[in-house]
Amino acid sequence: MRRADRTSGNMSLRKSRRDSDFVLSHVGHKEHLFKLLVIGDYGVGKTALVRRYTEGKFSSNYKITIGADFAIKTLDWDPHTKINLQLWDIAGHERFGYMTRVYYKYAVAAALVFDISRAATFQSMKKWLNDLREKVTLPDGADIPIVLLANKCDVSVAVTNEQISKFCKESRIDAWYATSAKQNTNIDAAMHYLVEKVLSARIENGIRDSIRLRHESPPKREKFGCCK
Ligand SMILES: Nc1nc2c(ncn2[C@@H]2O[C@H](COP(=O)(O)OP(=O)(O)OP(=O)(O)O)[C@@H](O)[C@H]2O)c(=O)[nH]1
Ligand SMILES: [Mg+2]
Repeated sequence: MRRADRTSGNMSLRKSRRDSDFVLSHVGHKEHLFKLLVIGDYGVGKTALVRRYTEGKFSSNYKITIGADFAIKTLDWDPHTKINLQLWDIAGHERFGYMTRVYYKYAVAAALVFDISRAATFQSMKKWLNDLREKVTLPDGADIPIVLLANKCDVSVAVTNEQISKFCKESRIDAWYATSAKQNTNIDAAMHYLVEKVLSARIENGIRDSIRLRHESPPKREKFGCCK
């Protein structure tokens, strides 16, 4: 279970290797870096959700995202595991067309977001989902874990729970959450769910890519064996 959250804010991308598989491992401690996508139509609240989750802030002003933005959230998942979430907030406006799909590369999970007060944004979910499934898979070819977020649940509701559940069932999406970036509703729970899915997918797929921290003295062979 997660013990504490810490925010690192925005930063520039430094590594060109497969970021999401990156694990630092030393004497029983592991540090993961997971790339998560946040996608959906313009104005549904993707940036607001990311900002609320990483900075704990909300603004009523709409500032369109150009291309993509990203933020980091660090989770002390358990006493031995630290998780750095790289949240990629992809522009939803049509004017960016398929240009933004370059940012999908190496993602290990995604949050699909719609605005529960605007039914048209829910109708678009199918398009975003198909596009995502076509372009991103886990290293073994399996679908990446996805969570559906029905955002702005503090406003009026134009899509019923039945419609959302039906869509999830038909689309093989395991979970959805009614969220509000404004009121900070269900965002932690949804992200927690997604990280758990990523961790269990990694175990099932046997992904054990890691390196040992350089400053660590070599572990005693008989006690620790080689790094995982
Ligand atoms: N009431 C309410 N307003 C919200 C919520 N989330 C976002 N908003 C507002 O909706 C507007 C659009 O939010 P953004 O987060 O910028 O939308 P976006 O999905 O990032 O849009 P693009 O960057 O164009 O793709 C802003 O005015 C936000 O303040 C919410 O949960 N409740
Ligand atoms: Mg945005």
